[in-house]
Amino acid sequence: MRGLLVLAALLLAAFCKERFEGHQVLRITAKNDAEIGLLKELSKQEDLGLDFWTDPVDQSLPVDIRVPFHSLQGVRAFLGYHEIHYEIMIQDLQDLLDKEQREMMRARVLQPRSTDDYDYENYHTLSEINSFMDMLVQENPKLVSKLVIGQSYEGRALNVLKFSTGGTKRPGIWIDTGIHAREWITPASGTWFAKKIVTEYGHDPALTAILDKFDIFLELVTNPDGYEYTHSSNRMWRKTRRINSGSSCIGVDPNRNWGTGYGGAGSSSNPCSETYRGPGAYSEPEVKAIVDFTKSHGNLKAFLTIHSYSQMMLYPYGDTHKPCVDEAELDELALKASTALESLYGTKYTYGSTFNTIYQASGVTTDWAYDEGIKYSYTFELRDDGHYGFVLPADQIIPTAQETWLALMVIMEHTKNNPY
Ligand code: BPX
Ligand code: ZN
Repeated sequence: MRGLLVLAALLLAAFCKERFEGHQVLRITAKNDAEIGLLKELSKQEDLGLDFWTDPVDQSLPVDIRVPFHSLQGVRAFLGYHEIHYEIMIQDLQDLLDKEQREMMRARVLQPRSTDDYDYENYHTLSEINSFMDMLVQENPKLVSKLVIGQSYEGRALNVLKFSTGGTKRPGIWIDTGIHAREWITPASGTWFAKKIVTEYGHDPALTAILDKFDIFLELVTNPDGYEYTHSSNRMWRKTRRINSGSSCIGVDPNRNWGTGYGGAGSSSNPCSETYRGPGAYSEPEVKAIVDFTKSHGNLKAFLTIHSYSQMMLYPYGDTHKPCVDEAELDELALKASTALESLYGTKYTYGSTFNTIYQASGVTTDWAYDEGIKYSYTFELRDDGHYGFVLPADQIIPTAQETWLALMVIMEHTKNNPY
């Protein structure tokens, strides 16, 4: 019976999934504003079906575009004609995805019976991550509990792990991963963080000191509908899975849906855009649940939201070039955190305000969190730097989690040592 079910699941997966045969990801380095302008024009040609993994802003940042097979010739001719320099970042996206699937299938034969058995070196489905959370709670009932802070658009539980060593109404540190569905390295790293916390508490003095003052809240799969969809149907899905009235396009960008700066430049009113802001601020139940939780908690002191890729640490603001009042402190702390991160494997991060470091973006998580009074608000963009992008090979999960953990520890310690 189990064999039949597995077979059915495999067949379903094989026939219902969007395929990316011959899709290439091109990395373009523009020489000047004119070339940036041409790339923006290209992005408006909807029939090309281009997927901008990073957006054209200025010369300082490369532009990574997934080009479907049917548009490759045209796009390459366009770039050649305008003498815009590009490299092939990914030769054939489907090859990479096939490899990722083979590794996941190999690992899934054995179901872990405890979090010691869990395969941290591989990517996992939503149901596997849910089982992980339940095992972790069961194994560490004094330290870990699971909160359900709401329901997704499609009705899935929004689970948050709470790490607490007691006390009443302790201040909290928030960490979320997986808010963008295709950024698989983030929930994979978050799962490793969760295990790290339970193994190090009582052994690592720094973490122990943090947990004796603060509760840590960790939402591993912040966009469960999207995440499930990346496994069942389209690995490249980013947004939520809301049905948009009056459009055949699905989903809202949960990182443009927050109230602070909602609707401004750096978000889209077009439901077909990857940065569609949604019908209103907090329209997404996945976003609203965090807002409600944060307000009812009332005492979060750090808010860390984890994305990929680009290797960056970003602090407010995204919707304005104006510095936030704590910019000097946030910048210095980002330097310390990125130095700690780099010390492990040499991974280099850049940091700064969202506006100055990537691009203008409005209605984003950290701007909202900061304006709620949570000073230590950062967005992380994990590995890599433009070789695999969203399809980071599974053998990089543990190194990525380890190095990121060092940065998180720096920020959490600073939060502990600088009460406000
Ligand atoms: C990060 C923080 C605040 C505003 C924007 C970002 C960049 C992030 C986004 O556009 O929401 C980039 C990403 O993580 O989604 C990855 N990406 O699409 O390349
Ligand atoms: Zn993201």
